[in-house]
Amino acid sequence: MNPEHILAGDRRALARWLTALEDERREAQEVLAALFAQTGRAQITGVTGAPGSGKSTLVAALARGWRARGQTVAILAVDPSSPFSGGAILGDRVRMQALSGDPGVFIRSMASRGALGGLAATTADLARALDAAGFDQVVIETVGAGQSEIDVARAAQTTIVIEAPGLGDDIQAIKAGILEIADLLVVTKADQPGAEATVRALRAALELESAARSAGVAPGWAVPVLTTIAPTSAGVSEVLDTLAAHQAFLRSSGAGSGREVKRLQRELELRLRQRVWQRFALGLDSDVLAEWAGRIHRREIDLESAVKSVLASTHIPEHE
Ligand SMILES: Nc1nc2c(ncn2[C@@H]2O[C@H](COP(=O)(O)OP(=O)(O)OP(=O)(O)O)[C@@H](O)[C@H]2O)c(=O)[nH]1
Ligand SMILES: [Mg+2]
Repeated sequence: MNPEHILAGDRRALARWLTALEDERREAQEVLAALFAQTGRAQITGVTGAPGSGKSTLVAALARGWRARGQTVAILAVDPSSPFSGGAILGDRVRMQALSGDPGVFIRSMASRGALGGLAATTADLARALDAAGFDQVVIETVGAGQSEIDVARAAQTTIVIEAPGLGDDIQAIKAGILEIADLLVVTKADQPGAEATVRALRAALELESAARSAGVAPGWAVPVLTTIAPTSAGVSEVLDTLAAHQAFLRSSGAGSGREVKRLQRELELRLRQRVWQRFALGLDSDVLAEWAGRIHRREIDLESAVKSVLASTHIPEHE
């Protein structure tokens, strides 16, 4: 596992590294630590929504759009529901075939199999690895069905929640509790009956939720509701423009840094809990962790090294 090969764009080396990260192999973590200073450059977008709502089709259309704008794209399809990589991933392969001959696009499917540290932690590591490998855009596709998907989506800077037109007023995103993590809502399959009603229902739900949302989402960003017909790319360039606008908002408002430090603090805490929690009653001082998260955010240190330093400073022996 040679970081040089990964940085030089060797796709097979990258694929092997990702597999080793999924298997939580020590060498893979060491490569991530070595490349950690290279991360923080990619735009990481989460796409989440009910099964069959059109996520993969939209992601493929976004990828084509980014390629047309000269950007490279990595797609991470997380499928917690099918540990043996069932039909969905196969379907994705077919759908994304048109992209697969393009060296500027890298597609990776990921099941929850073997994710000892939890799917969210593994997803975050893989997204970071793709970021380190130099992709301009990293997209995480995940079925939106509750808390575990919310945790997965947290690896992203910008989250798109998608909703296909339904039969009536029933909004899947509300039922799944994922509306609150949306930076951007997309009604897919706008060529299907009921799309306008779905847009209206989402706008109404957003208004109702706006007070509750302010905890999780930065103030100053009004969540847009867009529509797409991804197979023909209708509406897709508006989604790309809105994603770019959200990234610009995250940068100019400082909300992006704030979110990342929070995210890193959560990850740090998770890793520390995994290592020592069951064995020791470790009182984690959240101010101290926030300081470490700040240092990681500034790329002064990587996550694993910070974990070691925190453990060393609390005089707790590390058990592997
Ligand atoms: N008419 C129409 N069909 C669409 C559109 N977008 C996607 N579809 C179809 O909807 C079906 C599901 O699309 P996917 O993109 O696989 O949905 P998904 O959310 O990725 O599905 P899972 O990953 O299995 O949860 C496919 O048959 C697509 O061709 C659209 O804009 N209009
Ligand atoms: Mg899919």
